[in-house]
Amino acid sequence: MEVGIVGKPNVGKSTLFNALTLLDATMAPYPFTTVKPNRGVAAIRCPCPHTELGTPCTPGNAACRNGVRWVPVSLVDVAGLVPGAHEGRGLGNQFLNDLSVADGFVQVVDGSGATDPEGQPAPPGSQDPAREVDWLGEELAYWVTGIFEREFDRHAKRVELEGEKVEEFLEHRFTGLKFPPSAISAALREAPIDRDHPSRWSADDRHRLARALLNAAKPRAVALNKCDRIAPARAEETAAAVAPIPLVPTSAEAELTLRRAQRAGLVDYSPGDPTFRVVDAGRLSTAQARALEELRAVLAAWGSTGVQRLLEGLVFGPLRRIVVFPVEDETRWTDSKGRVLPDAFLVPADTPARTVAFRVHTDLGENFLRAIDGRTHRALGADHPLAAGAVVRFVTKR
Ligand SMILES: Nc1nc2c(ncn2[C@@H]2O[C@H](COP(=O)(O)OP(=O)(O)O)[C@@H](O)[C@H]2O)c(=O)[nH]1
Ligand SMILES: [Mg+2]
Repeated sequence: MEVGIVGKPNVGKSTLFNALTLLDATMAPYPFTTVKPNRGVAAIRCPCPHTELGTPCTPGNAACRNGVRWVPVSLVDVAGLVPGAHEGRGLGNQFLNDLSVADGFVQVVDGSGATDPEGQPAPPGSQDPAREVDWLGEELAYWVTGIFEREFDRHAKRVELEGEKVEEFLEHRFTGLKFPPSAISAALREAPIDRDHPSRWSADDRHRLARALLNAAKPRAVALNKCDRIAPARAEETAAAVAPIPLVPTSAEAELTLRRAQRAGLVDYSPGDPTFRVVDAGRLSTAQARALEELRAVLAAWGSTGVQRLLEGLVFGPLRRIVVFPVEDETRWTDSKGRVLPDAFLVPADTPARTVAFRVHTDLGENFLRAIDGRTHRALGADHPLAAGAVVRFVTKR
């Protein structure tokens, strides 16, 4: 599971990345700071089944705190895109290839409207964040169109001369982008074209199809960042303007500050929380105390920094992921070494039991007999999907 962070320069992409991963990627108030992609690991929350069991868990891949499991999600932060990037403006769009395997995108926009399309400072409120969502979507579509265009005519002939199906043609053209067959069918329905004659597709046809493919295969959520500088009513207007793309107001800077303060032992704060507690007011400088009070006001106005809600909203919403807990003993919920609920896996909702087994271990998939639900103790067949939060044992032939 990988999420790519995109947006124009200077909107807070790296700040968001750093907040979510608590790493220190280069951050500076000028455009094009990030050239090489930053890669890191964030985490999303889900209830840990150990609370039902009444026994503490032995987490391996996903930490557990107070009954909440933190399940890892990979993040990639790339350079800023500017309008016309596909024509070589700014840093161009080649770096988007670093996002090929991303399952979805977070687009960060400057909610305060104080950054122009090139990422240069502008008077607050002078720039419309909703327009940014439109043109950035177009730039992403141009990137996919560009992949389309490579030796297009030669490949198009396979459809026309050899009778290859258009679905297969598209799947082959875009193997690197991992477009699932369901997204390809959805895009073909949405962007009607002459299925039998790709060589007759106009540049417009190809672009429309690229856009439809992208929308169907790679969901996008918008972070209306720098919300600490605007009123909630402004955020609602922007949210309405970009719908149906989901939008969450965020203050990446507030989240980063709070996570750092938590790490330094200054505050008691858990990502996503609506508030925090100062551990020892006597240890804070006057400036620190004032900064924390300002953050308290941001949290009060917005309910949280929005950062955790943004990522979880994308993963559990449009990306339709669920968390499952594979175990080897369906009664004690342990693995072969007696560890309780050691692993938490993110899988697409409706994934058949056997496909999940393959994800956990090839042997489990190859020798799959049945799955057993750790709560109901019912057997599930290979094609049966697992429920969100399922504790499951895979029974194999040997
Ligand atoms: N007020 C405010 N400033 C922010 C926020 N997030 C980032 N910034 C500032 O915006 C500038 C650009 O941030 P950066 O993360 O480098 O942007 P990037 O170019 O999109 O990666 C820096 O000065 C950040 O401190 C936020 O939530 N609120
Ligand atoms: Mg950056």
